[in-house]
Amino acid sequence: MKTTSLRIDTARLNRRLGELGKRGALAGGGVCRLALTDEDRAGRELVVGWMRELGLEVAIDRIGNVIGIRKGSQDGPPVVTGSHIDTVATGGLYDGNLGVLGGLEVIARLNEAGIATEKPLAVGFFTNEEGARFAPDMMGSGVHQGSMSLEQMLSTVGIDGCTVVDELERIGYAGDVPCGNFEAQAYLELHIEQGPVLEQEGTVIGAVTGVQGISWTEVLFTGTSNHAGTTPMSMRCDAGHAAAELTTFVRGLTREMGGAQVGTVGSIRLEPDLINVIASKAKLTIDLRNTDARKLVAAEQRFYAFLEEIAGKEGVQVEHRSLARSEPVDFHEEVIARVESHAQDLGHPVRRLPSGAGHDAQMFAPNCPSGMIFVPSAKGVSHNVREFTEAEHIEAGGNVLLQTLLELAG
Ligand code: HGY
Ligand code: MN
Ligand code: MN
Repeated sequence: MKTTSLRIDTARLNRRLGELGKRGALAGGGVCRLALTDEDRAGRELVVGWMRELGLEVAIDRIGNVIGIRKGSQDGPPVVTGSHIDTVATGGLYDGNLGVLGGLEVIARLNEAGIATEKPLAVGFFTNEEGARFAPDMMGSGVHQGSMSLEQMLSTVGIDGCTVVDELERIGYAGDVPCGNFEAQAYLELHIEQGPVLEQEGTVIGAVTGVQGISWTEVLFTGTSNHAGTTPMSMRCDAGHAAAELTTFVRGLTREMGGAQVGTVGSIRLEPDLINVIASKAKLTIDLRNTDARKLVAAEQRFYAFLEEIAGKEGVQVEHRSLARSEPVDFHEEVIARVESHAQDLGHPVRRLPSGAGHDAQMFAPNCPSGMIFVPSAKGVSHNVREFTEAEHIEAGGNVLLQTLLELAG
């Protein structure tokens, strides 16, 4: 279907991004809206209010996913768009939020233009996409699309000792709509790239080809706390040193494997965490990712082997547990090609690229034609209070979203 003349109201979309960004605003700029916190509740209330103003029929499911549906001239499964509104603790205005508010902007423009689509349209925000407070990431959309168990996710304990089910109850978003088999006609998500590729190339639109595999592991080294001054080096069982060796190993592993392999140690917590005490415990997280499924398994196997090796050398105990694991996902050619052609019709430079970050879209991909639209991140920065995307890029992404959704919904 050719591109129509309808365009989004970019000023309104930017205003709403700013409004939502006030829920959990950090003093020096940026946003902290961790999943199921009071800030998340405030953001949810604001967005649900906008959904209702737009005449959407709002449903809240048992893991707190919120889906607003706009009827079509026909019944049947909706074309779904959306993303997440939870952020990491040092987040920005755009990660996730742009996809949800971009979807609402499309609805607003269709309402104003009096356009009815054949198929219903739905805009959703999914609980705990980030996984920063409660692992795994993409929890809400994973349950929504049947790849994660509702019961298991509800009982998940977060980094602060709270459970998902208690926090859902506490913020009033433990919905009663069953989840796990929501049928979507198609799924399309607008999102910032969160990397440097589009900006470096001067490309405005990314027609996303898929998402790389993700492997999160929590490791606990248990040594012996002892006096930092009196304990001979040969007698130490230093959990802190084991953690440092592992951190260095992860960086070396990515260098040796090269290609798309990335590895991050994002959190290290020592006990008792004191200047003159050899650490008895070290709890750390490892995030390994690769676009190639077999190489990701190879990286994991080398990582697990090293755990045993360093534990033996340092004389510490080691335990580990998986916090998240998803295979690489391919999006659907029919959706990717539509994003490309509308970007071209709208006069925007476009290219195909894989996503380095995980997204809710990857949970829909096994079940329906799915895809994503990327817009540039300034300096490739994200998961950082300095996250920024130019208004003209938001406009371009929003218009490609509008045109592609119109085509998918008929
Ligand atoms: O970790 C990720 O890739 C996403 O931001 N949850
Ligand atoms: Mn995101
Ligand atoms: Mn994110």
